[in-house]
Amino acid sequence: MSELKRAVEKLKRERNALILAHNYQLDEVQEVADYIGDSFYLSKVAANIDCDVIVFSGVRFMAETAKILSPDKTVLLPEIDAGCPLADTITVEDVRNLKHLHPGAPVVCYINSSSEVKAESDICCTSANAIKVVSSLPDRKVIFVPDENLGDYVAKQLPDKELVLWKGCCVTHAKVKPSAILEMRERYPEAKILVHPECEPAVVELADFAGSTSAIIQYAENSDANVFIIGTEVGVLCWLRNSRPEKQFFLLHPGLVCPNMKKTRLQSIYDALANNHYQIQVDEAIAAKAKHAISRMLEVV
Ligand code: CIZ
Repeated sequence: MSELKRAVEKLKRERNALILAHNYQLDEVQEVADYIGDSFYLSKVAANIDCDVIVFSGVRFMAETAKILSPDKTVLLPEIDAGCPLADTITVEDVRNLKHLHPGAPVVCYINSSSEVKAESDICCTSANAIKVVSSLPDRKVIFVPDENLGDYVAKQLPDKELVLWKGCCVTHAKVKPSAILEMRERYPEAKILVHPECEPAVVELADFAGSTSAIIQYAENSDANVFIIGTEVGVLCWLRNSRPEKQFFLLHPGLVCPNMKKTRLQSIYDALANNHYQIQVDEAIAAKAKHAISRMLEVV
């Protein structure tokens, strides 16, 4: 074990801290994490764990979600400018305008959104539960923000619903074009191609499977196939290669690297614990309303 890793472990014990890391984090971060997963899993963990300090290795909206669910704990985001361009595509005003244009339609917001947008929404979802969340609503017309590609994917699975979409997208997943799938099929004809529904619809259509990072991991772990082309952020390969070393995993496109997720290094985690930074705070009134949307999601699934 490296000296830095040992120092992180020591600080963790001294501060009664736990490290939550998203599937998209660097290998060196995943290696010291107590819990690794997607934001649905990590939000459930944050709501239930017993510790004084949560170090959230991910991006800002994830740390804010943890703080909303665990207001009495200190929640640290090791890199304060680790944001999410997708979350930044929509403001509270935009959500209010959509509600005005579609009166009575409930708002489902993807967890990749600010606390203010969550507070303005009826229920939250992640890519792991978006279909279940939308289908749990009695209304036919549903406003779904901010990821247009995920919304399109959900709409195709639920033809009885009418989804009003927002034009947001994940710039990392949007780099993948259908040509990438065609090239990989030619190079690895035996491989299964698994993509994230944040990819554009033409990419999803050509893949063998589309799902959240946890669904992609589950599919690859349980499949009889031995070669997989992974169409989501490269961090997922860390888990897959550790859990199924006998199988082969290739990244669908070299651009599948989220620069924000890659800001957090092992050193950032050490610095966060040593200096108690960067502490996440969410305005109390906003947190209460956002918590309602997040808790409703946790009740549905
Ligand atoms: O839900 C999440 O954590 C994200 C951003 C992707 C996924 O599918 O896990």
